[in-house]
Amino acid sequence: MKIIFATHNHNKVKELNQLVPKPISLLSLDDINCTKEIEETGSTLEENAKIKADYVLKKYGLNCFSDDSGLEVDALQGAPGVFSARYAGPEKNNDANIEKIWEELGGILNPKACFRSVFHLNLNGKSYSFEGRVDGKLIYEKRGSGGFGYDPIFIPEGFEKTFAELGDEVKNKISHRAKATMLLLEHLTVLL
Ligand code: ITT
Repeated sequence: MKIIFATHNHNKVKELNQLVPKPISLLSLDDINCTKEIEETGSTLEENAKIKADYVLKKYGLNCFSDDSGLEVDALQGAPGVFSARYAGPEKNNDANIEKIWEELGGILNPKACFRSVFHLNLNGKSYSFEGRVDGKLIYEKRGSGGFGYDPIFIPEGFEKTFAELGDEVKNKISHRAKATMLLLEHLTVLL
């Protein structure tokens, strides 16, 4: 049973393909010859995930799902949110994004933040949306070399190390993406 993961990011598809039970196999947009860069024009992670999954459903009529994730900082009213990848500009520079967050926080103590990951699934005529979330706080220095994006400045609740210091093994158990992925997998079992 095939289902489309509406992304051009082959790493994401490969990673999830290792987690889904055997009879299910995930295809990327490129695998179905869809070269279009579907624009993320929504104002929430939910909307963006829906836009991408609905594009595939409408154009190809296939079971499909999509994801969107980001960092949300309380003191910045949920920013950078949908702009997480391009917060400091379209060149999607991680270091510049982090600098911008620090600048906007203006040194407030222990700023609270969370990572959220949202999936939108179109399956057999029904649609579902679900999210994974991890709460924590930001720090004003970069610590650790693992992960990506904002990981070096994010300390999840219950820990004293950043995601970048904790490394993939711990992060993949407690992260927003891990939690959302578990929910997705539960929904996909109806395909078995
Ligand atoms: P797509 O092409 O699939 O959209 P992306 O890199 O934009 O890939 P996401 O939508 O999942 O990936 O995440 C958007 C941004 O949010 C990402 O570029 C990071 O800046 C930030 N982010 C998301 N998840 C993160 C994580 O686990 N650790 C650190 N930063 C993360």
